[in-house]
Amino acid sequence: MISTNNRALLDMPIKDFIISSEKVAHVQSGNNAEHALLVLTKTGYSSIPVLDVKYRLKGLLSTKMITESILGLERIEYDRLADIRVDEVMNQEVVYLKITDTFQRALDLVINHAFLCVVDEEGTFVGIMTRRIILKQLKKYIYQHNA
Ligand code: 2BA
Repeated sequence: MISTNNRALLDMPIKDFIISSEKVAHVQSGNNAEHALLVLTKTGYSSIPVLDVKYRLKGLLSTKMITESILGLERIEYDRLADIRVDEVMNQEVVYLKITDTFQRALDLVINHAFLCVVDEEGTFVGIMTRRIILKQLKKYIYQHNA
């Protein structure tokens, strides 16, 4: 059972813990896979959000998704990268948070996802909440309440 003490953390709005969109590496759905691979490699992130021109969340993209799309029978066909669009290879089934969601929903979801995209009321991408941020807040709260 959740004690009344912990409710304060779980009911907290997520908006203060978001990494805002301008700091998040992303690609556009119409970009080609060559550009996307460059972004993923340069930033070092294993997975990043895919947005449309209006900044709406469309999917998630990882290096693995790109590599799999150019996997031939005997070799990786790098020359095909420029002809593949991001929206052909991305994962469209994104679990996301709404800006009005609470810490509890983020905590539940972050068990299976390293980060969660956050959208506003209009569906516009506002940023991400990472596993690191959630763990940091949880740690801070536990230490403060068990001192
Ligand atoms: P990953 O790229 O698999 O990164 C796993 C963890 O490794 C990160 O956890 C972070 O602690 C560290 N890490 C990886 N690349 C880093 C870098 N370039 N600079 C600093 N630390 C780095 P979290 O911070 O919890 O992030 C979880 C996931 O969220 C990342 O998984 C990545 O997919 C995504 N992510 C985090 N920050 C991002 C950003 N600014 N732009 C795009 N995606 C981001």
